[in-house]
Amino acid sequence: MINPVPRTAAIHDLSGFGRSSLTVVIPVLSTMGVQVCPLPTALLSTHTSEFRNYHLRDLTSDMEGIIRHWKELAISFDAIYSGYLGSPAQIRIVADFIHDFRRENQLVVVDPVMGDDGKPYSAIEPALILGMKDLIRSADIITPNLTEAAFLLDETYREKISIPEIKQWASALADSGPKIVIITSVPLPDDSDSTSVVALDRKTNRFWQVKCAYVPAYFPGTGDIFTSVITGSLLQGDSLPIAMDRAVQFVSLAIRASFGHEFPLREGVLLERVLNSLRAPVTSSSYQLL
Ligand code: PXL
Repeated sequence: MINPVPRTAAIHDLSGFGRSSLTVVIPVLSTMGVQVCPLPTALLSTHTSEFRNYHLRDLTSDMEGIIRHWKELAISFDAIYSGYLGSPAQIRIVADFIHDFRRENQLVVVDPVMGDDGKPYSAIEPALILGMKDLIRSADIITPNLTEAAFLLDETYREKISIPEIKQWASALADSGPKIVIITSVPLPDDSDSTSVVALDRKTNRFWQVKCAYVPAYFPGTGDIFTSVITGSLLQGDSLPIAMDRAVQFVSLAIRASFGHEFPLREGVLLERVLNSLRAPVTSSSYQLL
């Protein structure tokens, strides 16, 4: 049976305040016409970036109960999409979930959320990085930022990276399993006012790049928004470079809609202001073959 609306399992935490993980994944994908079935990994008062003393309830044992029931119901997913995971035990559960719910014509997207700007997020331990290296082997698509790509490859994070080097990083990541590797926050060698996203499609062996203006502000949750738009766009039938274009344009718009205001960056981007633009057809694109 073909689902009249594409359906994804979304394996992320639910952080009440700060616009990251499920609180952005669900609205983005719903707006793009995708049914989201959350498999929550943890319940937090806020995300862990720039907040202290947050409340956290680990939901590992609840995940097992939810999965058991979904198996009994024989639910079929057009996509399986995971993000921030709290422990190696959760990574194993996600790997088993992918194994058990795998089917033809399905998109398995793993966003290996672990850090940014060369540093791991506060709760990310070395064992989790090790587990993530394993989990990406089961994915069709991975979307690390430059920091996470360095962690996955045991490379040293650098603020500048040449085009041959980033291509080599993408190839090395693709060699571990995923068909498509999309690396975000890739600086441009000669232009510090811009940033880019670089992707490798292993099937065609083509590298793609989408550039955009760099805004000097770090808003948590933008990586979750980026990968959600990629997932929604591919489920709508877009090509990889168009999906990259849409995700880059949408995140840029969300950042620009937020940057001029004075609220703390840790509250995330003003997603509610720009969500509707995801319904618009693609009218411009700027991708390049690398
Ligand atoms: O946006 C990534 C993310 C998701 N979930 C939690 C986080 C972060 C980043 O800090 O802390 C709990």
